[in-house]
Amino acid sequence: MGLDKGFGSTQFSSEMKIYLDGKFVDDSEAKVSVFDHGLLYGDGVFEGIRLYGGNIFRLDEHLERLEYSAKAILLKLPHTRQEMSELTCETCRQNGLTDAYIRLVVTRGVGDLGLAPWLCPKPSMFIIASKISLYPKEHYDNGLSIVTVPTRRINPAALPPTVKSLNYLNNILGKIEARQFGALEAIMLNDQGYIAECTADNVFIVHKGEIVTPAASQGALKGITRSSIFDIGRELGVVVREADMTRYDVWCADECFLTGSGAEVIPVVKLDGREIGTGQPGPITQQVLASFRRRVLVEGTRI
Ligand code: PXG
Repeated sequence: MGLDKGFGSTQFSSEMKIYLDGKFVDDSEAKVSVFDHGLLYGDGVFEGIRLYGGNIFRLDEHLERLEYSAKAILLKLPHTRQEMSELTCETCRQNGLTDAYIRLVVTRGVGDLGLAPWLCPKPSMFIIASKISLYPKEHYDNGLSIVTVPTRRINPAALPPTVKSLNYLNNILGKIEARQFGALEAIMLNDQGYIAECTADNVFIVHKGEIVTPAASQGALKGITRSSIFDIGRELGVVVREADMTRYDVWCADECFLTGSGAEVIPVVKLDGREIGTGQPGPITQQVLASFRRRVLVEGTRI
């Protein structure tokens, strides 16, 4: 199945320029301190963004989510939206990229060994733009088999999953369990047993001609790809709505698909060994995927 080739592995080119705190530096020079609280405590926020044919997909929405994530953890971003937008485009240009995966990270910065974020005077920001390898093509054609993992999604009262923070251990535990069960992605339930999302993707089902996804309040990230599905639904004349979902809803769904900046839109044909619908990528999923692929080439910020 090629578990190591799943999305998440990036191919590093030899001469990569990284934006780091005011300068573009070679990747070999792009280093952060061992006292950075992003490293010591996962204290920071990030975005994973895509560049398609020279257009950055929904950059403004990504930067808005970054601002909200930062606000939620009382982290003052070192740049305005406009400045971050320009720096993101410039990172792509510096690397001569037209198609890329962009990782924008803001950490709490250097402090002492205590937790106290107020003792970290200067946040650190870096931007990496690199190539991405997606899920193998066969999974877009034939659909993914995914599992439900025992690790529950973190409770929003403990740490809201709407904050895209550097604390990804909950998702990483889910990802490890997915792999142990031979799957590339996994559904995570919240502590009430409702479906929250996958480890790095949002989840949708199609039932009786409607597209349904859990609300963010059930423990999901408000995915940028997820939000584009609502626009695609309007284009296709298909209702897209949020609802509480259990595994029962997936068992009885006609179709299922996942969305994420890395995965884009990917069909799911099996959950925990059970076939979903016909066991093949469904017609609405295929229309959504086709529409998404059209949109990424025309929507977006020209770098
Ligand atoms: N849920 C979680 C927990 C995520 O981390 C999504 C949903 C989808 O959101 P977007 O905005 O991308 O549609 C994500 C996104 C990686 C990687 O390197 C992870 C994400 C995106 C890109 C790369 O594992 N997660």
